[in-house]
Amino acid sequence: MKNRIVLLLVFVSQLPLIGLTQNPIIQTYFTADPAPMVYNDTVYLYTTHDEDETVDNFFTMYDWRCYSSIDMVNWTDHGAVTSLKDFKWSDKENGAWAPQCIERNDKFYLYCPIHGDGVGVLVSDSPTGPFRDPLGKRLIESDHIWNDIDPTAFIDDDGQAYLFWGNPALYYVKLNEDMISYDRSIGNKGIVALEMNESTFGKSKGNDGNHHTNYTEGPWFYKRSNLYYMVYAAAGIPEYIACSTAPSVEGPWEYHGFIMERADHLAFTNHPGIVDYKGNSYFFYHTHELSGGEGFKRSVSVEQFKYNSDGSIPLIEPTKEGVKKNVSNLNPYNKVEAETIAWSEGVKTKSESKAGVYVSNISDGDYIVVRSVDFDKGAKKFKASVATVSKGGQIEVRLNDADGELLGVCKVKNTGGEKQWETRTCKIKKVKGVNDLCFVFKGADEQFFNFDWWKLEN
Ligand code: FUB
Repeated sequence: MKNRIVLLLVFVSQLPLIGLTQNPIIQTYFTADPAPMVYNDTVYLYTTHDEDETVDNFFTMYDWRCYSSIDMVNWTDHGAVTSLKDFKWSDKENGAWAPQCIERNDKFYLYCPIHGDGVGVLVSDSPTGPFRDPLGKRLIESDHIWNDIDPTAFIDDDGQAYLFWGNPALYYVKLNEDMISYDRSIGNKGIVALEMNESTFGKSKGNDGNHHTNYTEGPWFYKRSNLYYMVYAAAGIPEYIACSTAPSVEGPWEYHGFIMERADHLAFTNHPGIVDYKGNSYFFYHTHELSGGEGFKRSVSVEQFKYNSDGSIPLIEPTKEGVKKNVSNLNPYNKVEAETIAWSEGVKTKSESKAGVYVSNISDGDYIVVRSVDFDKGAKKFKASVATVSKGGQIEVRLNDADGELLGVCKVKNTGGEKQWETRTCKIKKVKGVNDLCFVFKGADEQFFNFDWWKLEN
């Protein structure tokens, strides 16, 4: 019996990494408050960023980051796309809270709350920036700016755009077509407060005593099959995720209960973001599961789910595996940014004007996994763009994971500068079909090289 168990363990350890741990989906930084946006066949994911050093035991957040994916398992890092410094009218040095980006007429509007200073808006010609402040002042002119956090935007079929936000109440404005001003003729100088009661947003579970209903913060507003959805952080601290729906923006809103319960690996806050992409539905949220994580060091995760036949959202389980099936394979015969990552250990990313975002802070034993790489009929060569002033090191190209079959070793020598990029090439064993690929970094020095892109060649 013992022998059979040993045999089984050997067999299991040699299986390809189906079900490789996927959550949290970003490992290079602490990220929170996910806001996905589908544009031109790509999912862009805007996040907040919890700093590695927490100041005064509170949220320490200076900038907003962006990631993208075309397969839902590998995420490309676009860096910090904007920061508090881009809002000249605010002197806050902390408080870059939950944003959302939305596209209209090929312009991208990023609605950003600055905690204590209200909601601002930035605009860009590209989903990844650069973003500029078209107003030079806050967008929402309310007399309760302390409550003005967590904006969520949506453009209805008739072209009317809405911006909802708020904690502990929920407000909205009707955005004008320019997306940077709003109709002042409704509500209180344009701001409408939603009716919050037991039937619209649920009886308060009363975890923190500050909320009259279960609605707490972090609203995510959208429409699907003629039903309007409000999904939000609920039940005070610690937060659940709940959902209300309505037949029109004006209501009546109907409370549907929780769609994500509490779990030990969830942070004391949570924040929903939902999109449909390539025929599937995805639910983004945050936990504190990344190594070193806690309530002020959170990490974004994602689950695939199916709406119930009546349009309601089922209870979603926060899992370690996350998305189990990619929606497309990665083509390694085009340049792949090194910061396109399914899972990584140890590394960070940085950016510079020439290379853009690149993988940095590489130390001995760190690694990157890229999932569902289509080797097709097999490649003979691996190429990598690297830069270093140190003695360098090497990239081990392995199948599946850090202990997987060694396909080749690419030596990296001093290139004359940390941003002096050179291409290194090595031979690799021929492998066919779709496999996960792992780059294991080896070398004696700390932070021994930077890594910008890679590709396979015949
Ligand atoms: O991340 C800062 C704040 O915590 C967000 O704005 C809230 O939604 C909560 O996640």
